[in-house]
Amino acid sequence: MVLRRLLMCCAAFAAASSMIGTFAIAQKDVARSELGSCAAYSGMSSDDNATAGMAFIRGGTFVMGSERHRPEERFTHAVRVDGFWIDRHEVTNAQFREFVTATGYVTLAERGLDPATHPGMPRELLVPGSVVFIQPTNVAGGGRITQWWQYVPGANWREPTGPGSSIEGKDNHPVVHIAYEDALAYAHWRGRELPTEAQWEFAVRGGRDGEGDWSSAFDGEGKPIANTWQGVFPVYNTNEDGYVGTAPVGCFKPNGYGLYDMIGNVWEWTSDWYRPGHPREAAVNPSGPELQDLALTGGQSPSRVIKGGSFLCASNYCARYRPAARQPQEVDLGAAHLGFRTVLNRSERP
Ligand SMILES: [Ca+2]
Ligand SMILES: [Ca+2]
Repeated sequence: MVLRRLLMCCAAFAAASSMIGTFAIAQKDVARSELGSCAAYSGMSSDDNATAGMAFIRGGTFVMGSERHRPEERFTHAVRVDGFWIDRHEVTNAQFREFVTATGYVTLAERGLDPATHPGMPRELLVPGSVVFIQPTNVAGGGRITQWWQYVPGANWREPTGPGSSIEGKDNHPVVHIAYEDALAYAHWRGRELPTEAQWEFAVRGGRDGEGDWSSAFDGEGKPIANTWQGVFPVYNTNEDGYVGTAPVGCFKPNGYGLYDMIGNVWEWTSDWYRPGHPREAAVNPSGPELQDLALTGGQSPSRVIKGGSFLCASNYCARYRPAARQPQEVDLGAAHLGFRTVLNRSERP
């Protein structure tokens, strides 16, 4: 199913390419000097209190979803969320290593899928590994432009492009190749949770309302303000933003809540099961549909919602670098462009 979905994604792209607010005010507790520049920012918190590295988001009501973009973002509806704390940046390699060192945790990409719970999965997809982006190079030769995702045995968070690769020197980059259960295990270890889609979408807006592209990857003059892909995906990256792959967390300007890289760098897990579209009804602290309400076909893995887009999102592909944009991701599949951040569901400051 994993492979099938990847191929479906690529086929859709090939067809396309052939045609080549009402919010609380910005948080005042973000000390820019504390966060520092991207070059100096270690990605690690200097203290270990319960909310280290987090920003408090006052609750509020906002319009979730969008009527102006993709069908799965409809319907817009009023949502109220209680206050919560959220990581200022994506969880880094250094932070995840701390977790692994303390607990001995082994990620799903390192373990491999259990054949008993994945009957019918091709044998080559059961060996430990993960999905790696490999830029096509023989476009003129034809045929392989759609095959930028490859399942690489031995790829995991420590060796992100496969055996022999490493994350040395990338302590402050977002950890990748993290399946949903891995992200949840980390969050629980820290006494936290993963954000609901509503929490994430409220937080990404940074205190601004509306459906516009104001929080997208580019400013009003077209300059990159997040780590995405400039140029023509998947063959030509102008690298205008300075990062072909992941960037260290905190390199780009934070949003109004002091949150970094909500848009771009890596996609981020949310805890909502994925179903195309939103209900019309207003909601308070929604947490998405129930698993049994998903229209799954035989053998299909359920998906959760991921948000924000990644360094692979370009204007001709993906382009989901908007607050309301959303995408399904199988819970048992990490990837080179997918990470996460955590929340602490405490509606008042301690
Ligand atoms: Ca980039
Ligand atoms: Ca992100």
